[in-house]
Amino acid sequence: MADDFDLSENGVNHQKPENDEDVMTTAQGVAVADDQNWLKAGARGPQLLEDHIAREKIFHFDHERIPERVVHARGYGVHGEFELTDPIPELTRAGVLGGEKGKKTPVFTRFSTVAGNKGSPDLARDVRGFAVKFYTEEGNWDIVGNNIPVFFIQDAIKFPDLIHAVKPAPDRGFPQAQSAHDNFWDFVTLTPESMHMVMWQMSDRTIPRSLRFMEGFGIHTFRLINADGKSSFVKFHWKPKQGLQSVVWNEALKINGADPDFHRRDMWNSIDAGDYPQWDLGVQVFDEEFAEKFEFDVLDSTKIIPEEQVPVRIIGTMTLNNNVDNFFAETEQVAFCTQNIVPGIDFTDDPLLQGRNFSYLDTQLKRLGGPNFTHIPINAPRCPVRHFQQDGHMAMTNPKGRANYEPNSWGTGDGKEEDRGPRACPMNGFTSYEAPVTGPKLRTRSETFADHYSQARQFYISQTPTEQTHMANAFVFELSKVERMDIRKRMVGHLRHVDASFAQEVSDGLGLDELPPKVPLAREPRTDLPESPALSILKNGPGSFKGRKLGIYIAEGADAKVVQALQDAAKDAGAMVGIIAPNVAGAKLSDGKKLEANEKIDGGPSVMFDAVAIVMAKDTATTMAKDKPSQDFVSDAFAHAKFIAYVPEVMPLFEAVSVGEKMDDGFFDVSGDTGAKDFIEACGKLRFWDRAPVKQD
Ligand code: HDD
Repeated sequence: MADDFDLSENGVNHQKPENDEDVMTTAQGVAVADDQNWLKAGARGPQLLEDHIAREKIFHFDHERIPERVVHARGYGVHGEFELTDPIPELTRAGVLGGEKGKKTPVFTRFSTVAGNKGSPDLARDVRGFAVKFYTEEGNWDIVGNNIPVFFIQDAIKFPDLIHAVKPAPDRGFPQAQSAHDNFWDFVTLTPESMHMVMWQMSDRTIPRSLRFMEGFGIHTFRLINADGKSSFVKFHWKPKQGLQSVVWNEALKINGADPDFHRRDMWNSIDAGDYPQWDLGVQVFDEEFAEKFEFDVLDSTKIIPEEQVPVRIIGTMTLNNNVDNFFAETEQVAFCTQNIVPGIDFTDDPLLQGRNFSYLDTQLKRLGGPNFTHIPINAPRCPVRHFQQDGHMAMTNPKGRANYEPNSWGTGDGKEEDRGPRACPMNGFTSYEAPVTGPKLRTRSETFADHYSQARQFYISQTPTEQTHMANAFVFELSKVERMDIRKRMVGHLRHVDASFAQEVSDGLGLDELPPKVPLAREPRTDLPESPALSILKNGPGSFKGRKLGIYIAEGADAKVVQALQDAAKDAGAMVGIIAPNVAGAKLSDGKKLEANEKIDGGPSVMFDAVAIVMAKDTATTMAKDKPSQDFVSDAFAHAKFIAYVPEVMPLFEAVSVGEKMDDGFFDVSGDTGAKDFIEACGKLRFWDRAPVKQD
């Protein structure tokens, strides 16, 4: 707008403040008169060092970056609250889990990928971090989990090796944000304990459709301690109320190009639109007796306890309902630590957890620059904090009074109670569970950790044939990027211990002439573990199109009634709609009214939507039939097994990509404003998997 321009000085725009609150200042609070020009000796002369205003501005800019996280660098944080729906005071004295029914605790949740840097694409095949900070009345409690219930390694001493192997190779600095390379597969194939995790990693779990559609897991076995000091073992689970959903691999590759911020944009948009994602918090609780008789060691983070064996009891719900005000201040500066627990919750001797408890504090010091990172608002507890810790970089909340040590005798009878400072409280303070500890000092792995294949097999047989096919394809894709033949073969040698036909399928996919030899075994795998339906995504879908997104591709002359019926049906189902058109201004529909588009066709490919509708007049469809992005829109939606609504006028476009002759029950003719409802109802199945090729047994 013309008002925003004041070009009085040689075409430079000097905007003016509207009121006193608008006045720009330096970081020292001094009002700035000119933010366009450095102080100079003459209009065309050299710049003066004296310019403290420019100097401060550039100085700050030069220091804007802090080190990104060494892992989980790319992440997205959101505020919310946790509501306790089924308190468990008999199990824990922590108020957050054992308090009044309906008790609400504020949370901050950060989702992340593991391997990629801060700027890497969202749809990399990768494990997703799922870290929740509870600001409880008894201090901060963090569950620093993932969207997969097991991990690659059993002992924290291997973490640097695992991460070095998956991150870019040190000599060449690539590949970025992916495990499809020699170093990663070299490491895991020489580390048999990774086998269960890589089965999960090669499943659709690592290409979630949305951060809203993933489960979360605390992974380790923790302890709950009740008011009598009794301990129970516990594993934490987050179950999305939205149901589970992933994309297919070919889609993931394309989304990364079309919208590298796909996941964070999705989260931002849904919260912005008031469609708040929710997760139920579940606990699997068991005792020493169960732990003794369970097939595997409950301290081994490469194992799950199937839900069919120990049911997940839902005790509360987390609602994420508030986007951050400032990404850096909140998402980037949040410091999760596994060792942040509160009275009523305790650790076990899981050797991965114990190592993590050491590591996280270290990393915060490096990243946030000092020991006072708990003073940063996003990390500060929302309950009183009293201690004698003092000073250090960036100290913000400084203790008052004379005593900075205890015991002290200040405040006794001198009328200066505040001088005394706090005292430890044996009654309510944190006490560690008195777990008996004995044994020689050894650098060893327990023999109860030695079975690496039985649960990998259990995971595999719990998947639907469609999911099993995706897994085989994922192994073939990743191993085809591995240059060394011996590494490819070694992986197939592992898979032979998981499932013979699966190993054969991957071997065939890699074009190997014969099955490579099995790798050596420490322990014969079990083949008697039953299927666990809870491990499949497709068996646990939402059954509704709520929270999903329909893309409607329109062009000039499209039937307005049809477009309206589709929009209404999607809205009624709680879904979002994106309008795509050959031109971002939109298109004039059959009723003569213009409908604005959200995306121009080349920026809004069908991979960005859960289902698509194509509504055009015949002549425009004939024109668009020659347009490559339009062709891709249709052929990709078809290849990715999406439900497709159409009007007969768009057949020229369908025929141009040979979809016309392949139309199946996943296609819905919605002409004459009928059928939109049926279409959206079918979309609740999310994909028409009958169309996708599945291996034949
Ligand atoms: Fe870790 C970050 C999850 C093992 C060391 N980890 C980090 C984050 C998540 C996890 C979600 C990001 C937190 C955030 O959003 O800021 N890590 C896991 C899980 C593990 C695991 C589920 C296994 C069960 N991690 C693990 C080990 C070590 C670390 C064994 C070290 C011995 N992790 C770190 C770290 C990070 C981290 C280096 C980097 C940034 C941070 O901590 O704050 O300390």
